[in-house]
Amino acid sequence: MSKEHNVGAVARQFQIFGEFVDAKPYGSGHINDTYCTVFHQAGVPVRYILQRINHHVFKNPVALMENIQRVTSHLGAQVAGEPDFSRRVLTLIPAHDGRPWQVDANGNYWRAYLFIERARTYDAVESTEQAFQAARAFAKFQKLLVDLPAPRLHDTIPDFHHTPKRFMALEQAIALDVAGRAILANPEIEFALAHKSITSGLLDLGLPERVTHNDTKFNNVMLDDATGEGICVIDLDTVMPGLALYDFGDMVRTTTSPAQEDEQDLSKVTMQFPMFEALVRGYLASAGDFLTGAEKECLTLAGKLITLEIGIRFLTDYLAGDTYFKVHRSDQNLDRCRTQFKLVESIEKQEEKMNRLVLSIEH
Ligand code: ADP
Ligand code: GN1
Ligand code: MG
Repeated sequence: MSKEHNVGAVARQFQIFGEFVDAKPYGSGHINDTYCTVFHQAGVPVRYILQRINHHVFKNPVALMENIQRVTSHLGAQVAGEPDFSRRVLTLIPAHDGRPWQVDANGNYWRAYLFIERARTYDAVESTEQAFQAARAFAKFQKLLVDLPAPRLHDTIPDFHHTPKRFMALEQAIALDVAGRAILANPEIEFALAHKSITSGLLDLGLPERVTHNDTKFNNVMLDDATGEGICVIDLDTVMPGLALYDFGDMVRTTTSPAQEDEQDLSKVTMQFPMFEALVRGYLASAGDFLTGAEKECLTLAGKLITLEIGIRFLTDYLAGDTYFKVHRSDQNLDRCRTQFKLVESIEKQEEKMNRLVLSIEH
């Protein structure tokens, strides 16, 4: 149970039957606080997910929850006919006042979801089948949201994937060097500066705005324990208008290398071609019919740029003294940055071959 938050009191604010039993920190996300909470319902333990929204990162939690409510009800209506549909989309549990969120005594915003049982997330990919399943699930997610009715969703974090602005933030962090760490990150700073000219590569293409997830990390899709199917896309805080390629790019970043994001042995970090192929096949299996030719042609570029972008963000946070991403040790953000830049290098070495593969699947 958290020492900081009275999670039991928060859990009781939601329309959950039975007696509160317990709540434990859960998952390995970098931003929000997630708890698995258990209620006894007529003698049966039932799990729920309870999350505190990080309102320093998400400045308007009410707008964010409005997005999530619209998106989950739209998805819910579309999967309603499928078997086991309540495991295929996140289900928000209303609070006693009917709203899908609660504010605690300290001004923290909380929400509760049904716990998706018999499925789990993975921090590192283990097989090409997993890569295929993850990509297909994220593609289906995008596809089901193509006809989300107006109005436009709120931008929960403006310019979230604006790589040139992320680069400007890095330049500022280097200039300020508030934590005195720039000297420790010389090679990484050099690497980033050498890539400045490509940072606008996706924005320059005039690609269509869509409803996208924007955080398609491999551990943001739940894979069914029995079948391995990518059954439910989770972590919907950043669902907002974006480019389809942001989502594909983040899949390449998190699903082609066998290493953990903060792996210190960089020899383990590599863009595994068969994983990329599985991602392309899985993604196009569902997204192939709504993507434009220009979008399909840029799948490799997206992988390179989104990996570079997140590397830049980890480096910026390292230089700023670890104020954004959760860290459990002092150099963790630098380690995370190093794996990203190593992966960019690995993609650069295989870029032509990757592009040829995409074309061969496409045509
Ligand atoms: P963060 O934004 O911190 O990454 P997530 O929404 O991804 O938070 O949740 C963290 C972890 O909690 C996930 O990786 C997943 O393992 C688990 N999780 C989240 N939502 C559910 C759910 N509805 N059912 C079961 N597990 C969940
Ligand atoms: C954060 O919340 P989580 O851990 O799924 C971050 C993503 C980064 C990711 C890097 C809102 O995602 O943008 O790509 O860490 N989320 C936010 O692992 O900044
Ligand atoms: Mg997550």
